[in-house]
Amino acid sequence: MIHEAYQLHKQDQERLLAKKNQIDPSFYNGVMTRYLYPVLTKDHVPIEWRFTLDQATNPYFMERLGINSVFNAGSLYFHGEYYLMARVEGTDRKSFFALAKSPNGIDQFRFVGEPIMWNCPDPEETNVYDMRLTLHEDGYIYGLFCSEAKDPTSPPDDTVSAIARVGVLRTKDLVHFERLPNLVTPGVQERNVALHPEFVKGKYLLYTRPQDGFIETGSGGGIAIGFTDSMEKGVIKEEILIAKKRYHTIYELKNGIGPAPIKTRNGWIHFAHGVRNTAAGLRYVLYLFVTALSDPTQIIAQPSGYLLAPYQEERIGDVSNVLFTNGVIVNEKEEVFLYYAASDTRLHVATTTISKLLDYAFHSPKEAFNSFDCVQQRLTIIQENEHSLKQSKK
Ligand code: M1P
Repeated sequence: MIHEAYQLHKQDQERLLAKKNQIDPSFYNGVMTRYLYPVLTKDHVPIEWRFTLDQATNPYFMERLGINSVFNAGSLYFHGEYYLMARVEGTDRKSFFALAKSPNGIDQFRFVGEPIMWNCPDPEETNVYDMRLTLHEDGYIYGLFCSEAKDPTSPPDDTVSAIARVGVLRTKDLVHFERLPNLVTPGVQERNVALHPEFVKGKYLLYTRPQDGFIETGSGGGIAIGFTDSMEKGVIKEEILIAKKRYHTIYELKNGIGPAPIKTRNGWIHFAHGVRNTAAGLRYVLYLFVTALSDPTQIIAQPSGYLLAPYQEERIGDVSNVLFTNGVIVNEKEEVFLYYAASDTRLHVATTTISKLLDYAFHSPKEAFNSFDCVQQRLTIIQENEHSLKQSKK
């Protein structure tokens, strides 16, 4: 017999899933619109994935396999619906992938199907997370993710050291997923890897982030690109740095590519995260840059500073002061839906348009790198405004 508590919990969850989102009126930067409610949280995960329903075996209606958090989602606009490939983390710390979809991209996200499974397990792999989805012009949807394993070279009493590699899944229908061999890269450790949606000179282009350590980039240096002839046995022989970490910037300690880039008439728009260290720990913010349509190694625009940073209660979570994205959707109206996680705990959306992003990218001041030049930039704005205000009074 189904436990009587099931229907009550189900009704509560239905109310949450049906809840309309609302623009957050307290936030304004002219580029992005924020929303009051997260689009996915642990409470969105189906009850049937967490509880056993049979009253005889679960008389207290206990959550048998709990969920800790839902965050860092890849995304895809597919047959007119907004799909998220969420990182769902159990209370056992293991992450898995699950698809949720919404009719409008800002609310009513609902998990569909079951947690994603694939054909061929990697016996070394312990954890998987942060999938970037790309609908490639070869006809497949690829999901690139972090495949984490214990570092085989670490001494037996080291229960912490890990190796991050690049796992690859592909599908054509978001139902059947085929596991391909991990991408081989020169970087000792690789996380935050995304696939460019088009062939470049007949090859697959990938954005990578080589690291010396699991957390520290060391000589890794920043966001790189690499090419492979095939995704079925992907091998990148050389990584070329295109966006380096740099002293006293928002990406001083490290950075990493977000989702696959968006193609526009003026270039490829990239979202990335920048990380710096503080007395309170690492701070992750989101920034934007544009690469040339004709040459993906060339950054042609990059406004200074961050576009989005953790805001209000977003600052608090399992890993506080983190804003992280690996998913963005552009619909046929050139509306942009950026999915970002707050503090490794829940997932939000912020919206904008291609037109606004291009304006932001090409007409905002560039990074000046020192306070003196930053004051000059601000004085230029102030003087322009004084002039405009005077003109408006004439
Ligand atoms: O905890 C913040 C983020 O840390 C990692 O990002 P990076 O590799 O740039 O340090 C990732 O593990 C990510 O999942 C996480 O949100």
